[in-house]
Amino acid sequence: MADKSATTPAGADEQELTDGFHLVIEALKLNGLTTIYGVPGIPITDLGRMAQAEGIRVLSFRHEQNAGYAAAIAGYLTKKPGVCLTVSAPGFLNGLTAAAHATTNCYPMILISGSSEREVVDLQQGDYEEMDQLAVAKSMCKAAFRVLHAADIGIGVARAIRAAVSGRPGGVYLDLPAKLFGQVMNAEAGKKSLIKVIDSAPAQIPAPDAVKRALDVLKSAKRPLIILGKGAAYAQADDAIKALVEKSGIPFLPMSMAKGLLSDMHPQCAGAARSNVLRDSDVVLMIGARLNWLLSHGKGKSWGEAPKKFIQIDIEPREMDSNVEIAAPLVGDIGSCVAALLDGMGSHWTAPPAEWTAAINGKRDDNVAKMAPRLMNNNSPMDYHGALGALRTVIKERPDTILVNEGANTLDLARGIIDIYKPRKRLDVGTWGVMGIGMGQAIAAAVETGNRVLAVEGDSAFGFSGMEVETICRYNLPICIVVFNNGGIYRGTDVNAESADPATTVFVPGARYDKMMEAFGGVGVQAESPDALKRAVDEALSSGKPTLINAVIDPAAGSESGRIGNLNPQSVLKKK
Ligand code: ADP
Ligand code: TPW
Ligand code: MG
Repeated sequence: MADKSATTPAGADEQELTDGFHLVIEALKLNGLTTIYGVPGIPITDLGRMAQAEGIRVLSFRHEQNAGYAAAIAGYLTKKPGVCLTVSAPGFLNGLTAAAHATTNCYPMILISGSSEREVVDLQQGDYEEMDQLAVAKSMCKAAFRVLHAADIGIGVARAIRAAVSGRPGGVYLDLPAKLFGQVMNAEAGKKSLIKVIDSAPAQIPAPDAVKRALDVLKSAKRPLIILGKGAAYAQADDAIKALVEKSGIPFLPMSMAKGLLSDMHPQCAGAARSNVLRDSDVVLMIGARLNWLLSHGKGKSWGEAPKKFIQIDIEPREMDSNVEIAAPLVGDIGSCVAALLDGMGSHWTAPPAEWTAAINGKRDDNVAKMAPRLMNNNSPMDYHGALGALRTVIKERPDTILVNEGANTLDLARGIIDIYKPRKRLDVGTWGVMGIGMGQAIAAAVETGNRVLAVEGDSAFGFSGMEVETICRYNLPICIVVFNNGGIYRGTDVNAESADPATTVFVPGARYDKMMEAFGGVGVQAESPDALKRAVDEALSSGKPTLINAVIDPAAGSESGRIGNLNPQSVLKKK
């Protein structure tokens, strides 16, 4: 409750009072939102202080975008909206990138921002950090709300929570103008105005005829495939999904962040035969994955000539037919849809033809065997395979570690090489392929789960959020960062022959990112061989001390844009 002597308006001495600050905090706590990621400043500095005093964990970052990425991935990991708190205009815009990212990736998140005086903003009279934030947020978020009266804070927070987590999750904006925080009201009435959101993401049961249609299509398959996406990992229906995959006997392909939902070592995992299963399958059951650019929109060369039928499980009805025809749309939440399919399969389900599964297993084993010697090289400077081979062993030995991964070559090669054994243990750039998620995701992963975190970062990727190493040291989080230092974006070898300026893709050669961590009291290590890298990571994960390992990678080892160089437009005038 607010200090009565400080806030009591004339004539109200006998009432117990509360104010906007406390109502926001109580509304969040009432709904189990007990962690805030943000950056303080006018008008929300005191909100952060009071929230901390009231038992909310408030993590102060060095840049709002990183706080926002932390909130977004906290939402993914917990199925509760992650909360990011920012100041007006520029702070809000920095956080908004992350709210847009959350919406794109279907992560539940609430961006709460202070804003300037409505009267001044609307007349464009030049207030401190003036901006019509609600109007800007509307086009980027799943929903956007503004609260003008203290009595509506409970409703505002409840609407934001429900909008963020129900149906297809996404980023929601909640605009709280400066004046709101100091507004005073009767404490009892304030308490009554708060809302505890009941069943914030209700189960959505698929229609029985849609289930039957899906099973009929699945039964007709000669070469079936299941694709698991990060929606399936988010849904936390791990046991039901495992049961469906195993009962069906169908090979499965995990999308990047769905790796580990079933172990990459599972006998039905077709991850190492990806191009074959996409090309040759005849029926594809999509579970929480979209047919977007990451799956070549469900058509074209990588999907082969054979006609395909798609069954798609998704909570968002409008996802169906977004890229190709969906023969059997199954709209509902993944837990309910998978349970319905399992039920409908009965006790006499026929496994897919052995010819199909044997062909995939053969291809997978061939590919794994081909890769193995490359992963064992101990070259110095390291190539990606040598360095990633070492990290692959680390994760095998410590499967509870959460892997955060960004970069181009560092991302694409790590995705293929590092096996994941448990659900939601791989976090990465997501649907946009965005650089800069690294430190925010690492911090939230450590805070939300208490697990050890290994962040495998390209040197460019790391630079987008590198200042948060101070945050990691300040909160003493068990995070080990490995910077794959190849001296640049994709490679460190480009030369600009036209002027004294360096090429656009290269950085200072021989940079020592490990010194950044030392500057704040963490452990810095320079690693020049895979063996040294493994030793340093093991030590970091055993001790739990904030650590940054500068892994020296051959500047010539990478390729342009990693695995997606084909997406670069070409100029006919490009110099050779
Ligand atoms: P990936 O990038 O791994 O392929 P996407 O982000 O493209 O995954 O797809 C995730 C999909 O999962 C989205 O279409 C989203 O609507 C859906 N989704 C998220 N949560 C659920 C849920 N609980 N039940 C059903 N579908 C969900
Ligand atoms: C917000 C474009 C894609 S990948 C990448 C950039 C700048 C960096 C690749 O270099 P890195 O990895 O990290 O050193 P490696 O191993 O290949 O050398 N801005 C944003 N997002 C993206 N995706 C880019 C730019 C990009
Ligand atoms: Mg690099």
